[in-house]
Amino acid sequence: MKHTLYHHIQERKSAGKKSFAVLIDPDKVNNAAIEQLVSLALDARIDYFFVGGSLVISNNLDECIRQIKVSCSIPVVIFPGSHSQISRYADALLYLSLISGRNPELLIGQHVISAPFVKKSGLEIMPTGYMVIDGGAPTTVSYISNATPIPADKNEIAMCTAMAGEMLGMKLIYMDAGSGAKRPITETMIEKVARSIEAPLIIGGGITEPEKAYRNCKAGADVIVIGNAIEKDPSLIKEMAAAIHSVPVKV
Ligand code: 1GP
Repeated sequence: MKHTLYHHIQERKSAGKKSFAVLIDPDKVNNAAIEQLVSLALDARIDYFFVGGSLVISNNLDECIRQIKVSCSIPVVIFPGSHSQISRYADALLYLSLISGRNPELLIGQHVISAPFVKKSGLEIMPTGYMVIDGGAPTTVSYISNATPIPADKNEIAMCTAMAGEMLGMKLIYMDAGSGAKRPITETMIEKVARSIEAPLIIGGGITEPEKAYRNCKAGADVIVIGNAIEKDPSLIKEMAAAIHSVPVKV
């Protein structure tokens, strides 16, 4: 199995560098929008594109990723909402197990069904402990997953869940308040979780301000994912990238 991109994420973490992933929902972009996002992303020197969504209705995943890949060399990572979201054109797949929920389908069931296709895809597979945190209102992910999110103030539950995920072999931990969350994950929770694990920590959901992205990184996030706010105002890419990349590198 390939580990190229994972090593890149790990190396950036070891060097204390913070990374920025722009999330693209293939349902919400056409060719012109992708072209604009790629141009802004290159200019802002973002680190990754994440592509996917909790509910992808169109059949646009392959085409969306292909278009990104022909226009730039920014790595593309699939962030799948279901086992059917696989594209061989991407660089890697977040192989998500919803460890915050108790829905066996999303812990292991869908993986069993899709395993042969995932393996055959040739994608780099990144085992990821996916944790949904309550963001103040139901989000697509909380509804579709049919699982209760971790309450926003239950830092210990988040900590123990992330630790268990890491000890079970997850290479990344992704804490998500859900796309368009009213309230993003608190810095206290991020800090407690980051201190409890060695795996790179991805944080997303409801981040709309560069200042919040900065504070999340200071609290211990290694990768910040932003979708919704950029859909509304793509020019935010530049400010977000500047904020995330300005976090001082620890020596
Ligand atoms: C959602 O973490 C991502 O799964 C990003 O959330 O769309 O709210 O930025 P937003």
